[in-house]
Amino acid sequence: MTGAEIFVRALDAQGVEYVFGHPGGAVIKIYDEIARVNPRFKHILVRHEQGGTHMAEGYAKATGKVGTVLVTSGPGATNTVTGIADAYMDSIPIVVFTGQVPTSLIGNDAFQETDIIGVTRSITKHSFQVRRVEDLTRTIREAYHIAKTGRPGPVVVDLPKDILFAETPFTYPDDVELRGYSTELKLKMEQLTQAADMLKASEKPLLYVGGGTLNGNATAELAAFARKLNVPVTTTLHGLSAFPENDPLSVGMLGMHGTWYANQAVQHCDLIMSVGARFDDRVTGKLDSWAPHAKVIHIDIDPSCISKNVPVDCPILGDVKDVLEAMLPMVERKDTTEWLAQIDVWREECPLDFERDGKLRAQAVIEALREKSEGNAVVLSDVGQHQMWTAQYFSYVRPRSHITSGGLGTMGFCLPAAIGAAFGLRGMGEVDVPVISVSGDGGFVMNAQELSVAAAHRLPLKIIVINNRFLGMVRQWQELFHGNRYSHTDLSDTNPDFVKLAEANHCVGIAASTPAELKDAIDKAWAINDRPVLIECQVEKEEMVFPMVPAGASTGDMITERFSNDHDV
Ligand SMILES: Cc1ncc(C[n+]2csc(CCOP(=O)(O)OP(=O)(O)O)c2C)c(N)n1
Repeated sequence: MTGAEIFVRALDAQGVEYVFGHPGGAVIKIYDEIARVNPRFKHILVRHEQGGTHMAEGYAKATGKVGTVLVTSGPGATNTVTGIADAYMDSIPIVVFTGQVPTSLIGNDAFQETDIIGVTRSITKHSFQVRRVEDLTRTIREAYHIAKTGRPGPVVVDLPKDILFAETPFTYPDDVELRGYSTELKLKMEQLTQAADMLKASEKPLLYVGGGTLNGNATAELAAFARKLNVPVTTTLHGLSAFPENDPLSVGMLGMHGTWYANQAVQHCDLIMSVGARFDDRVTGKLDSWAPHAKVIHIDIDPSCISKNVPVDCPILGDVKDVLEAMLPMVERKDTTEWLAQIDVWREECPLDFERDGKLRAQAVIEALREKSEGNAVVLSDVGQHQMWTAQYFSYVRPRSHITSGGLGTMGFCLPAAIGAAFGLRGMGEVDVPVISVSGDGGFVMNAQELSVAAAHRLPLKIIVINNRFLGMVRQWQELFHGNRYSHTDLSDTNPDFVKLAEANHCVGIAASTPAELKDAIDKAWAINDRPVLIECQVEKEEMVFPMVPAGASTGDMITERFSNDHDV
């Protein structure tokens, strides 16, 4: 059997459902086999390879499975770099298959040759170049194993063209044996006992929950643990949806644009237990004044994360689900009445809110989406102000219902990731869960070409473009920290007509510039289930995201409104 046919059959053996790909010379033989063999997986033709990588990420985030990308050599491969870096930063399991020039030409500057392994070395969990067709199936099996196990991440598999023509019999290994790569972590009882003692001794404990809890499918264990202990829970941007935000113990998101009361809780707690979070600088701000009174317990699957940013009093190396399960019988209900009441005082003192003056504001758009979907939706955001409002105002209750680009902050992520998530839900038979993509007008155009993919597959996406005619988040920083000089952030003269852009790509396009128009548009969009609908929300131009901890500042120096710093944390 040829390498190309083996490749196609191996993906079927691996249980791959969707391949987000784009053909080219180096992989033409694989595309030929896809046409010939008619595999079980479905190939989705993307319009730009970056879009393909984000689709694979959205698919992986929505389902917990590994996303798959297939591209040609040279520019096809280099176009995936941003998506690979994004997946690396956010620990998303994807496998990216890149075409390569024939082995005899590698290093010759051959047509469409790029050393993609070299280019992506620092942004992959692992990478392979297949040099013998006999190694192909074992490499594919290992790539999926590495992407998914331990701390998940992207794996690149480079496929020289001659390997795809070479022949060998097909066998698919049942198991993976990788020397030096073991993900089985045996929990250390003394660490668990120490953590349980620290929780018992604490008067003001706080659970600080990150994306590792969702990656580790530990949301039920987290809820049981928090409720048994009766302790408040704050989440990172990636931790959103790991703990239901309608639970009285939820204090919402912490960090740069977190809630005032979550950051207050951080600054006043005497114990912080990090559950699958990594003390990112957007969470901690200035490190030496972050959580100044707290002892720190840190649960993480990745030993390199522990004590990387913040010194830890009690490290727990392990899978979040295993750790929480093991600790549940070791903890008792705490009397946190006073601590929770104090957080409620902060909650009332400075709730999340915005001006409600009848104008269409981005925050109101997110609230309207929340009301319409009643929590039953998967919501994706791009990067910028709208991303923070989407985090702040939706109120996530369903696990894996919030997906965004957090670590790399990749504008253009949202639309393709939403397409991938919609395929993922389709694969799981959850076709009734709306997928809502929320982008800014700047980021949307960065991968708008993928609209036609959504239309071609009749994905009923609800595509929201928050059009403030600015690169809003940069404008906000220019207003706050650069003397109002709006250098190259005004998009009013250059934005496309978003409704026409949608229609040109076979989607429905609707514009809304008042709350009443928005309500009508949302009702219309939710009634259409056989095509994507784009709603362009023409919102107030110079809105600000508050509260805010300025970059590098102390969490204690939170700005809560324009030109003032009236609160000390
Ligand atoms: C690919 C990329 N380029 C530049 C940036 C820097 N950046 C962060 S937010 C932002 C503005 C985003 O504007 P828009 O998409 O309109 O969203 P808004 O902030 O207005 O909601 C920019 C340029 C980025 N994050 N990603």
